Parts: sequence; C-alpha cells; structure tokens
Amino acid sequence: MQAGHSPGERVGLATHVHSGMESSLQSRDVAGVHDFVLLENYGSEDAFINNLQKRFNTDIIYTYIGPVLVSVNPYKNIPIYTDDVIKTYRNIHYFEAIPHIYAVTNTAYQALKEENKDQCILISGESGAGKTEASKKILQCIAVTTGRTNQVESVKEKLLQSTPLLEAFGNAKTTRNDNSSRFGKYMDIIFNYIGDTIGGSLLNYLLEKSRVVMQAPGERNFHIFYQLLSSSDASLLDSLHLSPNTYYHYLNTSIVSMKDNEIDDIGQFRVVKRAMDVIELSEQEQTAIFTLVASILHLGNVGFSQDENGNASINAPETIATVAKLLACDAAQLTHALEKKTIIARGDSVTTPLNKELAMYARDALAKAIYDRMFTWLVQRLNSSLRPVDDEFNRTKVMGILDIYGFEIFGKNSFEQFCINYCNEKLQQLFIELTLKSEQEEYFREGIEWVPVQYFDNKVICDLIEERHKGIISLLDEECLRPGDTSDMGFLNKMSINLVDHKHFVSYSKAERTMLKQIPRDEFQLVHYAGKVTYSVHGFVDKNNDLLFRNLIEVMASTKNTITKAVFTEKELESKKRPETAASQFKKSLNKLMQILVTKDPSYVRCIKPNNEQTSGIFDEQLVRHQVQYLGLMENLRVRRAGFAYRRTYDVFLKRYKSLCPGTWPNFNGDPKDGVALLTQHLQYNKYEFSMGKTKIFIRYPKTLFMTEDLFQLKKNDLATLIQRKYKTH
Ligand code: AOV
Ligand code: MG
Repeated sequence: MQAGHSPGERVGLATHVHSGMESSLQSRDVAGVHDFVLLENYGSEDAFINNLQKRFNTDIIYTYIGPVLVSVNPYKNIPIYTDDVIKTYRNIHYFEAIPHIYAVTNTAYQALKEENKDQCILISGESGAGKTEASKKILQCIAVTTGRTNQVESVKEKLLQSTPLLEAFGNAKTTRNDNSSRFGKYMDIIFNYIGDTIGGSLLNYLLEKSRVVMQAPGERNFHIFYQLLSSSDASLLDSLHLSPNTYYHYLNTSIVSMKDNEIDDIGQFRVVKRAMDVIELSEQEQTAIFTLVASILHLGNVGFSQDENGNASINAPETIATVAKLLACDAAQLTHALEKKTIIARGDSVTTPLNKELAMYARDALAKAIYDRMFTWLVQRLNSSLRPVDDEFNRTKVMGILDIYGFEIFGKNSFEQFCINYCNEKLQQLFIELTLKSEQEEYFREGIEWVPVQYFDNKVICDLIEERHKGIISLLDEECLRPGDTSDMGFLNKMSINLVDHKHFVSYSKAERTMLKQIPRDEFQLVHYAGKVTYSVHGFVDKNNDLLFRNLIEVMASTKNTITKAVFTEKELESKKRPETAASQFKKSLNKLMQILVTKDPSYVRCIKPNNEQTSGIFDEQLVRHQVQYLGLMENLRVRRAGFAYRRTYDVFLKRYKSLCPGTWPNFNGDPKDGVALLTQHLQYNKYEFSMGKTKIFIRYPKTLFMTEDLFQLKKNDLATLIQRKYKTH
C-alpha cells in the first residue's frame, strides 16, 4: 500500500495546481517523491539527498516529511506564488496537491477556524536558507485567503507593509545573505471568530545593534541608511544635512562610491515611505525617524583629539552642532556628555573627563542606543496600528509566524553570533521536543508497539549556554557584575575552569591538552548542533553590560524629537537597580517565546540553503547533506515513517464517524474504544493500517482517513454506495 500511494495521486485536483509544473507531477522519476515518507529506501541519506536534488533540478523546491515542509532556496523566481495558486490550495487537503508553503499555511488556517485552536508556523534554517521569504509567502497567502471587507483589507495591507518597513531597519547585507535579518521576529496574525484578519501583534528580539557603528568587510549597515541617502527627495536630504557625496564613517564610505548593484536602495526607499503611510505613521513621526537616522550618520563623523593630560575633545564642533540641531537639544550639553562622564557616588555627582578611546566608545554607544530604541519604538508603533478594536478581542484566535536570524558562522564570530546561534539552538530544541520526543513518548504512553528512534538532543547545548549558575550566560554575568576590573579574558578564564569537562565547549587550554585543533588564546569554541563555531571573546563583557553613560541619557531625554524623548527618560536614571544584562534579557525573552509557542499547534518549515554563492542552479551536495544531518531530518523521517500520521481520542473519532456503522448509529452506549473497534471492523480497516492505543486510535496513512472522511461526507449526502464502490479495491 505504502509504495503505491502518493499524496498527489489521490484526486484529480492535484493536477490543477502549478499548471506549469504538471510534467513534474506526472513523471515521478524526474521530480522524485513529494513526501519523503514514500521513499522506498527511506533509511538512506543518499536517497534523501538525491530526492531533494532531483526536485531542485526541476524547480520543485518543496517536499514533505509528513506535515513538515522541507524547502530548498531556489535563488531565482519560480512562478508558483500567484494568487491563483493560493486559491487552488484553499479548499483542498494538505496531501492532495504537490507540497507548498501555501498548503502548510492553509492547513494551519483551516485548523484555526475549525478546531478553534491557536496556530504557529515555525521557520528554521541557517542564514540565507529562505526563512524570511517563507514568512512573506505565509502572510501573502493569508491576505489572499481571508475576507474582503474594507476593514479587513486595511488590516491586511498593514500586516503586509510591516515587512518591508521592518526589513529596512532590521535587515542588512552580510556575507551570507544580501538581505539578512539582524533581529528575531515573532508575529501573531489575529483573527475573529469567522476567520477574518482583524489585527496583528509583533515581538522583536535582540537587534544586532553593533552593526550601526561597524560592519565586517563586504557587509553593509542596515538598509535604511543607504535608502535614505539614495532618496531622490533633495529637500528631505537638505533638511537632514545629508549628501550622497559625503564620507560617512558609520558606512565606511560615501554613498556614491558604494553602489551595490544587487540592491535597489532607491526603489526600496519609495516602498518604505509607502509602508509608513499605510501603517499611518504621521508626517511628524516619519520626520522624527529620518532625523534620527541622519543624526546617527552625523554622530559617526564626530572625531576626537586628546590633550597632553589624556582628555578628549571633539574636533568637529560643526558636526556636533548639526546633530544638536537635528535632535533639538543643546549643543554644549551634548558636547559635554560626549567628552565627560558623570557618576553618582553615594548621592554626590562626580564628573570626570574621558580619554579619546572612551569618548569614542561613548559616541558609538549613543549611536547604537538611539538606533536600537528607535527600532523597538517602531515595532511598538506597528503594534498600536495593528491592534484590533477592543470589542473584537472576544473569541479571537491567532496564527504566529516565527522568523528569526538563522544559524551563522563568519570568519570572526562575536557576542552577536553567540546570541543568534543560541536562539537557533532553542528553536531546534523546540522542534525536537514537539516532534521527535513527544511523538515517541505518546506511543509509549498509549502502549503502541514501538522501536525507539535515536536522535541527537541538543538540550545539552542549551543547558551549557543558559543553565543557572554554571551556564555561559551566568558566567558572563558573574564577570560583568563583579566589582573591580572586569575583562573579557576574565570571562574566558571562568569558562575554561568551569566548563572544562563539557563535551561541547573547547578553549585554548583544553584544545592544547587534548590535542584538538588549536584555538587562539582569546577564543573559545562551541560545538553547536549545526556545527563548530569559534567565538572571539573580545567585546563580550562590554556588549553584555550594554552601558550608556548617564549624561547621554539626560541629553537624549531633553531632546524635542518625538522618538528620542519617548525612549530615553529621566526615569530610567532614577532606578537604583542595575539593569539586566543583554544576554540575560535575551535569555528571558527567548524562554518566554518558547512558552508562547508551546501553547499553539505548530507547523514546521525547514529551510535549506543549496549553496554558499547565493546563486541559482547550484546544489552543493556536501552543504545540503550537512544541513539534512543537523536539522535531524532523517530522524524526523524515521519517526514519521514508523509512526502514525493521524490520531484522535476514541470519543472524538466515534462522534464524527458513528453514522458509518449500523452498530454505532445513532448512539453507542458502551466504551468509545469498543465503538471505534466496531467501526473499524465494519469499514474493513486493514490491521496494519491502524493501532488501538489506550485512549486514542492511531492511523498510519492519510489515505485510510481520507476514505473514512469521504464516506462520512457522502453519507451526509446519501451517496454512500457510490463511494464504497470507488474504494472497493483498497
Ligand atoms: P533567511 O531569512 O533564511 O536568512 P531569506 O529568506 O532572506 O533568508 O532568503 C535569502 C534570499 O534567497 C532572498 O533574498 C531571495 O533572493 C532568495 N530566496 C529565498 N527564498 C526564495 C524563494 N522561495 N524563491 C525565490 N528566491 C528565494 V537570515 O535572515 O540571513 O537567517 O539572518
Ligand atoms: Mg531572514
């Protein structure tokens, strides 16, 4: 039964989908199998990769492992994302047409409506694998699928426009991806009881703000800087005192000399402006945003010199004057705050001059803080624009979409990569928990015969990073909060001592002792689920402390800019408590996110990057194999293949299908399990097709369920005899 059944072959409907791809639907040799479960040699990694490659070569980028969607980035536009395709997927079952992100979206949406349960779609994969693109397709699919009243249309438009807006401020070109997400994003689409979109809500996670002041070779700052400078709106640029010919230190260039042919900054700026209008950002708010972007560029051009006493002084007063003018604050006060630092010690305020290095540090910290807080402000502003009207909150359901920054390894990896990769560990852990682990545990609980499938559980790495008292974040905090001179090397020493025996941690001393590949003295290596990453320890303490001198906060609070005056307040200076460190905040927010996600029914999209060249037509087998391995796709397939696709508690199953058997119709008064036994007998279920657990019936393949469901539908229409003939061969 297994080998002969293909998800696509059941209904004629399937061939309507992807009209341009019918040939691949018909010829299974070229297009491989649509669901890895159907692979004859399902235990073979080679067969798995081969199937992916065959499909990739014929522009079929999606394949299922049961309900999990595997997607390979084609790096070119393929014509499968039209509204017509969405409509075709709207009313058919998951398995009835060739795999698609729209099928996943639609299934989740139907479940939300019919089972009244919150959904979430979790997209994972390394940097450049196609997560953000996938999240856009999901939004597009929902927008096309849901109602058309004016109010719903307006919400949908806002949801769609939130993406280019946040991408302009939160994405940047890296060596791995020209449009790399440098923040994590979780978005809830909010639906009313009839399944119409009535709002949205966003959570943002740790923006890589160090990029504002420095970028690695070949990388760029956040898109918005280039977009603004490329704007053809001369009066806007004039009012911000910007010019494309000026050299900007924070961009490492002037705009005229850095044109990136791959990226359409001019066009994108128009898109961003339009998005701002749709989101209903007022003229004043838009000006406030661009003023801050410009102020940051000017601030970056403020240099310092140092006198014989080691005291810094600003050597470009006119630039400071421009910043002060733009922000509407006092230039002298701003200068003072950049050259000196005030500390409150036992109630007294003590002001000391900064040296050149510290002054530059203060300047950069200010630029980063302005940008980071502006970004969060923007997210909040989007949230207020997307908030449903109060009385609609009753009986709402949500569909969450998680699009984070993917796992990444650069030539030099720092605190930011550490956080990003930690975030990916957490997401992988959730996948393991919800698919591999819970699935197998359920079989045991239900007493279903089962040979366990072994898999690598990355909990050990999550613990290494986040465990209380002895995890890396705790050790980092310990160093940061220690009185006296704290240092990156102090942190590294702490790790080397405390984590010496951990299998996933390697430092210089351990590498030397155990004859592992050498690691420089100022680096440490983590063996992540997705590969080994060596991190430079420099900057960990500073970035974790995330300190902003109080005079700078005071100046920002005194500005007249709508945003800075809202996001820097005198109140934060009053707090006696030390602010939480960056890593601890991140850990807390990720754990909160995990709690949000486990309350929802998850769907998974596992994205694969076919090559490192960011180009179409190349399927780098080694690279893909590595991803298949660390994503745990083979294990996922084994569990799926050996397992049961569908399960329902006996009472729910009986209630729905009792009309199909004289012994259970109209009512069955005994134990629902006995009723279901009668029903399966009557429907002549093959004994290999299902298993009776303690509280649930488990059905191996969707076809069995389709048959039952069709019988039920036809029974309702009094056409049962017809369908029985149709399935007689089964
Ligand atoms: P990511 O989100 O997974 O990386 P993206 O979604 O930004 O990766 O994809 C990277 C690039 O690949 C996009 O800009 C497109 O050019 C191309 N691409 C991805 N998916 C498709 C698709 N379905 N069809 C055509 N082209 C595609 V990162 O955010 O770096 O982790 O932090
Ligand atoms: Mg992305």
